[in-house]
Amino acid sequence: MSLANHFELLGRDGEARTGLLTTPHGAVRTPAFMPVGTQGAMKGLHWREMRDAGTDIVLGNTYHLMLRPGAERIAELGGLQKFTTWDGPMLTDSGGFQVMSLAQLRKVKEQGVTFRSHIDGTAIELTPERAVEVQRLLGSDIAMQLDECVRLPAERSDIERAVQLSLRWAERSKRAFEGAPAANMLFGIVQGGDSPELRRTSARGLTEIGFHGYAIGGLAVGEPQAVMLAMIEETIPSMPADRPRYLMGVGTPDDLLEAVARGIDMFDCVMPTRNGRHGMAFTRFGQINLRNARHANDPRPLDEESSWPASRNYSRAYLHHLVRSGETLGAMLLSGINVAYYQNLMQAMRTAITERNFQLFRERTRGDWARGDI
Ligand code: PRF
Repeated sequence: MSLANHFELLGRDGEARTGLLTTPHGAVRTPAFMPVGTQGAMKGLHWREMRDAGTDIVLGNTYHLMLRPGAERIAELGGLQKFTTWDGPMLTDSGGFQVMSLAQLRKVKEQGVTFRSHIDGTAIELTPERAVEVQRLLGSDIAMQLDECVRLPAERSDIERAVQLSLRWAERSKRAFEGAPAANMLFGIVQGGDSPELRRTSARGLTEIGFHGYAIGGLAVGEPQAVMLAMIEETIPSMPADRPRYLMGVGTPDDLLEAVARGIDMFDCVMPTRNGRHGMAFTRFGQINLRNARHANDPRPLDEESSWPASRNYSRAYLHHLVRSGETLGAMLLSGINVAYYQNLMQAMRTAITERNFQLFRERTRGDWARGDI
């Protein structure tokens, strides 16, 4: 059965697209980047800064929040938006991927995945139905189906088994989502590893079931960037053109630029905040490691032309000092600088697509990154 479409395409340039996705908590301009607030918090930033940086939508995690503080508790407290004060759109990942990377003693069965909590060892079962229920309790605007993501490299038989299981879980997720408010959305997740054929099987199977949007999962899990981009190219023709396409857990600024060029509309990644905590800054001239001794005497800001005050107002010498001293402020400033850099990049891509000069923008941006820090 086909579902209401909350996505409006506003412009195209080659394969790149710009549009608007309407959620119960507001509109999302695409291509969109979702910073990751795994535990109901953006590491290093407060919520107003997220908005100021140009963030339309954030990502929360079923896995972490169901373990602590618990989905039922968050529901009693009025949902994630009320709980956190972030009143904008929120997408929640379904938990399957986090179980694979974090939980102990995990077992994937037809019924779902069983595991022990990485916090206190409690035995937990996450089924497609429970994943949808938890996301509903959190008050998520966009819920993701439970899927199985296989790390690469992998045997074809393992990838194929994960594709078929994820398709059966997609059907069950869709059924469990029936009765949800019509403005809420459920996305299916394409798997298929590095096999073009399995990617197509997965995308076509999901399209037949019918979702509000479609994610590409199982990439950026160990393969080279060229393989990831080739898989995007192989998958997109089998995805509905009028629905949002979301590349999960990606990536570097260069990954975003190249994936948008191939028709991706949404991304999430911990990179801007995680790298910020490790002393790295994303700038127009590439990534800068502020730990490096060459910054110790440098009075210049990271980027005097940036719209983000911390990029203009603090010297590289001061940021270097904060990072070297392990000061919390260093992590906070760099996380903010990086999220703002990502959001400015997304805005610049949206403008370039609208003005139909995306190709020129892409070449210039890559040229600036290649030239490096001055
Ligand atoms: N599935 C889910 N979440 C994810 C992924 C996936 O394959 C990835 C892979 N890059 C990141 N997050 N559910």
